[in-house]
Amino acid sequence: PRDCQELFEEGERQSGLFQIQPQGSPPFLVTCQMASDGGWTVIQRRLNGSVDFNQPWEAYKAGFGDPQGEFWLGLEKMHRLAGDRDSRLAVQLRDWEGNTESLRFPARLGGEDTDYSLQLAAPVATELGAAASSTPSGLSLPFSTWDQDHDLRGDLNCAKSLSGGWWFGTCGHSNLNGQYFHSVPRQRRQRKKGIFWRTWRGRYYPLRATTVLLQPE
Ligand code: MYR
Repeated sequence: PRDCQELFEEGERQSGLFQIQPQGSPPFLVTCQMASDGGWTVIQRRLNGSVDFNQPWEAYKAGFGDPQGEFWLGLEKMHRLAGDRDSRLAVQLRDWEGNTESLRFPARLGGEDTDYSLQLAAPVATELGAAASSTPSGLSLPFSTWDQDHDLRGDLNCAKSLSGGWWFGTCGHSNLNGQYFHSVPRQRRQRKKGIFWRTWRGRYYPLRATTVLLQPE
């Protein structure tokens, strides 16, 4: 199968580890999450702080972590999976009081020649709270790590002053690959390095768990 959705269409209903082979790509293992509406590939998961997400570009490109626990699938695999098609992204967030939030939006993921830019249409960028960085044609936001700074800030390296690699714009929108805190740090300077999603629990709330899923259209 070329992705989790195709496995789902073949009748697979059990979530777990599967080998897939997208078009023009060598085969690789992914975690599929089978839902009532189809098969999704898990591209990121945080749940306990057991994996160090403050990694350089090459690690974010290749992927790291534990498929049974916390991991990052890797930008190159994500791009091969998404191809040059539109994809659906799903973001699942959990706070420390048991609340959850779930977001879904269409996006594209460019290749390394675009620094794995996340491409959002203008209405989607606005809805996600990126109005200021968005243009009428939408938002194309490259990926950044501490050793490869492609964010929108000239004066600051978001990945370095926060933590982890992400599609950083002006450093304040979100960072699901931030440092894992088991409790809320007292100091703001620490807290801002955490896992956050500003338009849900705010800029300084370190989230408990996250999952990011991808489904090519
Ligand atoms: C800003 O930093 O204020 C402007 C940039 C906003 C970026 C909004 C899009 C980020 C969404 C990332 C979700 C990716 C899930 C795979």
